[in-house]
Amino acid sequence: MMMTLYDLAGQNDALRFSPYCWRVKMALAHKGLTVDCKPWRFIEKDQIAFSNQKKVPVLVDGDQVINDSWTILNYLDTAYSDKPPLFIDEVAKQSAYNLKLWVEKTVQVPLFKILIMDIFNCIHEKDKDWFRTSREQRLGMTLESFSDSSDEAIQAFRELLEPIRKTFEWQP
Ligand SMILES: N[C@@H](CCC(=O)N[C@@H](CS)C(=O)NCC(=O)O)C(=O)O
Repeated sequence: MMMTLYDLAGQNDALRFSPYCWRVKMALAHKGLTVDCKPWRFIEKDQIAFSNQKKVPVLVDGDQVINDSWTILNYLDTAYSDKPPLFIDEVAKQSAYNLKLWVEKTVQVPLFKILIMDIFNCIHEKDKDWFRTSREQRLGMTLESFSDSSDEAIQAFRELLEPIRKTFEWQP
């Protein structure tokens, strides 16, 4: 039976923009596994209530329900060990975990500052109030005050990516 992935979508069904959902989709593609990616919007908490939490990605594989992208990757490597591995050994796994943390803690925050108004403009109409209220509460300011897509912010973001650029120079 095909797996189902609850995947964050924007106003347009085809616009999927969750970095955590992409992480899972790329892992599935790497392993050659097919999945039905169901579009999900922020306020549709009832649709994923069976996972006992409120965020995507949620992967349903037969009777298995798994949430949290990193937990899903580990599930896939264990459940589908006959397919190409995501982590060839423990050292590779620790290195990937370190990269995940760097991206989440260091890369995503300035990226979110640059993109926040684009995100707001692309999300589904029914998500807009929820997004504004929850994010403004979390940020302690309006989306507009938090937003910074100036040339300086973009340049600083490019510089932040330098370590990963250098890595890719020798690590295809
Ligand atoms: N640590 C989680 C983060 C998941 C996450 O934050 N997902 C966002 C979409 S990008 C979400 O569903 N947010 C809904 C909410 O904040 O209520 C993972 O890696 O899967």
